[in-house]
Amino acid sequence: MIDLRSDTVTRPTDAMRKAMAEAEVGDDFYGEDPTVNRLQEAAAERFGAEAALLCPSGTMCNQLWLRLLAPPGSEVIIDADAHIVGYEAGAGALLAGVQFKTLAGELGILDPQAVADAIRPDGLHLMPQTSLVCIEQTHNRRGGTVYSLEQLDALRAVTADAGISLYMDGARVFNASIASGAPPAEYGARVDGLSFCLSKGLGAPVGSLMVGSADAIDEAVRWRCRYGGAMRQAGVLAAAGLVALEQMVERLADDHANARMLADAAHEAAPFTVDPDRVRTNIVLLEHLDAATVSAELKARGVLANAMGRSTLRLVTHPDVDAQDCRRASDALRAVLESRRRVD
Ligand code: TLP
Repeated sequence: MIDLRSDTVTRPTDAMRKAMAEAEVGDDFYGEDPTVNRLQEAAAERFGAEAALLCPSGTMCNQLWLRLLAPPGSEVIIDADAHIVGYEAGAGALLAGVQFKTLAGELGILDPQAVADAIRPDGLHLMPQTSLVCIEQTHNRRGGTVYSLEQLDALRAVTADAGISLYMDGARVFNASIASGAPPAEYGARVDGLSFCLSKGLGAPVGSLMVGSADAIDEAVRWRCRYGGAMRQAGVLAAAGLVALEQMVERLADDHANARMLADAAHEAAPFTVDPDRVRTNIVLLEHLDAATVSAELKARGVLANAMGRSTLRLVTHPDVDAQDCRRASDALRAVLESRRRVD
């Protein structure tokens, strides 16, 4: 099976398994795991931040940042299709106690003027107070789209003007960086908090990091404990994360080329499904299809892809599928999509 359901399906590389087996460890509750400390320092450095914190998942990072940057009862502006809104089991409302004001971004990218218009005015006590704007880099449910530095600057100007925070769910921020050529630190410099995942296209088995100011990360350590996310000899996981940062970032360009190959094949067979020029990273959305049927037919031809709702299918490339796999998947796509009618 060629598994294109997600880049979370990757298995640790041999180098990761070796590093995990040999990792120097200690009790991270005491701050004494040298491998965790090394990973946190490396992550902070990449993003030009003061500090970083290893967490078990991207969801936990998102929830901790919501907790830190948005007081309970306040309002958070976010794209309607964001992971935080749609895929975290309501945790933002339950754990952080925030209310979301969702906007329809352009392929998930928030318009600065729409954000400015959505910020609540001060001084009206019956209104929730806007505390935070969340953005997703790359945007998962809208096809791996990328915020440019100019777009981030424009959003930053709006949040700074209103005295509210800007947070980046950078689960796939390295994909954005490779696609755009912008170093991660350029993203780090433009937000108040950021997190990224080791366990997606970077191939590590577990782990995500929060990066931000030393004060915020200090406070996050307490909240991570409250959320049950503090770990002990987590160096075995951090060791794989260090390999991910050192060896798996540059190769993301291959995943992007493979995604483009899949998009080209789909477009060739059924032009209405996708505009290949929009595919810049490792996520391809095929639209206007009977997603359940197409997914079943692809499966019969050895390709796994997730339906995202009734009429959209998501294909995600990653280190465990190479160009040859994607050529086979492209053949399957052409066969399944040929002469298919558009579904609205
Ligand atoms: N995304 C997963 C699933 O949860 C849908 C996937 O297969 O794409 N932010 C973004 C943008 C994400 O895409 C994800 C995971 C997360 C956060 C959460 O990360 P984890 O799974 O580590 O909690």
